[in-house]
Amino acid sequence: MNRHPGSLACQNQRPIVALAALLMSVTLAGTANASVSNYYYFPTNSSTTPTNQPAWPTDAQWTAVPGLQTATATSSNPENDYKGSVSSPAVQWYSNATYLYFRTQLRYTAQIIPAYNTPFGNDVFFLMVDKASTTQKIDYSFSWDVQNEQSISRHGLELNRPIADYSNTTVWSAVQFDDADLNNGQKLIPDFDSLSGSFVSTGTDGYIRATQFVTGSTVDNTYIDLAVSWGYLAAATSLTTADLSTMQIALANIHSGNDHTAFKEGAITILGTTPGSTLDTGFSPLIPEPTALVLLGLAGSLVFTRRRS
Ligand SMILES: [Ca+2]
Ligand SMILES: [Ca+2]
Ligand SMILES: [Ca+2]
Repeated sequence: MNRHPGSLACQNQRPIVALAALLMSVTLAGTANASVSNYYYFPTNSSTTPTNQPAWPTDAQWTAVPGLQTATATSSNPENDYKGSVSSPAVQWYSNATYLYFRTQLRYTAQIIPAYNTPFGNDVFFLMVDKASTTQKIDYSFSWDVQNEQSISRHGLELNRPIADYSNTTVWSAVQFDDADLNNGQKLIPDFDSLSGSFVSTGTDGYIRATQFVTGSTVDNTYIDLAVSWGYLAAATSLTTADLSTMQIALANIHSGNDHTAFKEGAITILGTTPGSTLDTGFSPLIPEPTALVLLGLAGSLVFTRRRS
């Protein structure tokens, strides 16, 4: 069929032209004013893209952590305050064959200045992992120990272990961490980028990136993105991709502290709970509980059966 290309447009030319003009203006406005700025805090400390960094997830690849998606925390410091909604989750994750990724959204709406201590200064951010098959409630923490002195060869992204055995009934204010390498001033085996014996800034074990989406002069979103390689996790922890279906995570940060500050001592912010609450509050599975999936499956079967009958 050789329909004239203009025949459809001729019938409703004015509305279509007007709609096209509107769409074009919206697209141009978005393109002209929106920008993304990244700042890399580990394993380098630079606005320059690190060597060997992984391919970060696309917007469509991130998945919300269900229990933390809309959770709130209340810090008077925007850079310490997590922020979440159904359409813009507080915590998201993604995994592929080589990296496990997390994205955390903060209520910080000023532009990050490409200097190490602005705005995160002397803060520390914890992403805590509960491996379901161990009785220890917090098996590991991937901790970003910012440290004003800019010594990423001693701090930055660190692997922490709890100083004691914790359970669901432990209160958050009892939590405190040690370095997995048992050396708080150096990066030794098995810390990030130190498995060869000493820290290397070109390592590929883990990355921390701050990402801001900016419209005009207004920052819409501030994200802290974390990537941890599965190869590193296999060498330094007992975590495997098989743990993803039952793994739980929790997030906290301390304004002006480090990865060894006791939660009861620091200006602690814990996503979705309070320091006086127990550890079973604050943790969320990456994937909805199996019971929910079974119920969904059952519901689907029932619908299928009813339609056939
Ligand atoms: Ca555990
Ligand atoms: Ca440290
Ligand atoms: Ca260390």
